[in-house]
Amino acid sequence: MTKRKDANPFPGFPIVMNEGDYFRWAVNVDDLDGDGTTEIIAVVSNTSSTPRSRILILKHDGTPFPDWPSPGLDRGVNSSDQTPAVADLNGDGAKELVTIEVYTWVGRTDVTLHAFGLDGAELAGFPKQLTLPPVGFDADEVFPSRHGVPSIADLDGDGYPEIAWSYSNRIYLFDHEGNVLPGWPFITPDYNGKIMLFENAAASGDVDGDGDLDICAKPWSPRRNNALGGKSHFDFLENLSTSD
Ligand SMILES: [Ca+2]
Ligand SMILES: [Ca+2]
Ligand SMILES: [Ca+2]
Ligand SMILES: [Ca+2]
Repeated sequence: MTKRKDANPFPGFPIVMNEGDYFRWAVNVDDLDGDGTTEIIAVVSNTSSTPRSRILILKHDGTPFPDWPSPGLDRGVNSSDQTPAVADLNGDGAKELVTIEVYTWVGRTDVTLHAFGLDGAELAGFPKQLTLPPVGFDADEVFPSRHGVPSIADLDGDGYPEIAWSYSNRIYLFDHEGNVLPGWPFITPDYNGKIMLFENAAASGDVDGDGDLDICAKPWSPRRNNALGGKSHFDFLENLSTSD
């Protein structure tokens, strides 16, 4: 639903979806094609469809984004997706939609990093399949953490963006080709013998005012199984990559 400031529906809205369609995540907005109007990006899911989720793009007037094939996500059971972030990963002037699918197992974490061009095709080198270390839970536990939307910015000032991604008790940083950068992930220290969990995007901004972008992350919501016993925590990582 899109509304005007006077609360009346915006022309072309509401969009009525198919029966069983639902939206788990926030939408993203961006002028993807550079025509001066904003597109709406969302992940729509349906438990009776295969794949379970697909990426939807609407023009500002509610019409479908031209020639967008709505690529699918969540090809497996118990995987997790998120609304794509938007960035020009390869510096060719065209924007990509970047999102991560995650399969969390006891012994490992399988990650699929997507970068879709505006024709719906994956950028060369993507999707990037990565097997990451386990995040420390046992077979009889329900894994307590989801993961954040990728946050994309040129953190080291080399002209190519990096992809920051918070998940469980760690923040990963990928280069623009989807490789985990040396020295990452950052792993939060345990507190009172329990892991500290991130669940929101690892946002970037110049927190300390020294001219470079830093990374911040926080949990989605405080929980009993969070290390601080239901209290919140906030982590700030100062950017040291651009220091002299
Ligand atoms: Ca546009
Ligand atoms: Ca591009
Ligand atoms: Ca960079
Ligand atoms: Ca800074």
